[in-house]
Amino acid sequence: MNNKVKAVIFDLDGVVTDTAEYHYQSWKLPLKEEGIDFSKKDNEKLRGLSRRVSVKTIAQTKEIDFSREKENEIMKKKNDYYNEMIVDLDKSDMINGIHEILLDLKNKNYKLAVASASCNAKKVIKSLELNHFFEIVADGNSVNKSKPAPDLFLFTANNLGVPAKHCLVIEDSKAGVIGAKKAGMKVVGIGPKDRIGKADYCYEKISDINLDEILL
Ligand code: B16
Ligand code: MG
Repeated sequence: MNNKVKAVIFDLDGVVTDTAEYHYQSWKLPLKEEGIDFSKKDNEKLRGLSRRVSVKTIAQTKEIDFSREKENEIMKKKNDYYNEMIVDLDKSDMINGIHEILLDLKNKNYKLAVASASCNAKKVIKSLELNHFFEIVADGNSVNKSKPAPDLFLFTANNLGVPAKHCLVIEDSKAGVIGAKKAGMKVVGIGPKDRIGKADYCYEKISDINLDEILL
């Protein structure tokens, strides 16, 4: 079977830029206003999950019932804080090694795309000055069912015009690895094995990626 890689699909938060701390801080503030303590460990559970699924996951973890209105209120506050925190984001906020990977892949004529659960993805890519690399930035508005569903990855592949079996995904979240595998794609996982162990290739950090190995 010919599974030659023709396109590389990048997750955003945790792969291209490290916004995890901003996501954490911006959840922590509105939750504190509700009298809810929110730790880094709690935040880890939200990696790669959409904002709505995140607020529901928080309620479940804390054994609290949020009404739909309360969910919306917390989500809005969270996003307002997040946007304040990323206002000065620029190309110096790229994860170490990612720019070299993008340049290398572009020079080798691979099709490149972003598939992020974040509704802020397009803004973040613009701040990082990376638009010219990507044919499409699929984000939290692109599909109804976010990671771990395969929909966002399939949407991205469809827009690239590349069959799933020729797409390689780079992901830092368990939800993202599961979604990309369900889409029938090869996956490079970034982070600890207990998080991304289901990926086809696992690396601790972006700068460890061996392009010759993953493009085979
Ligand atoms: P927003 P990714 C995800 O981005 C983040 O990992 C996750 O922590 C966040 O909740 C989600 O985006 C939604 O973000 O609130 O900005 O819409 O890792 O899929 O690029
Ligand atoms: Mg991520």
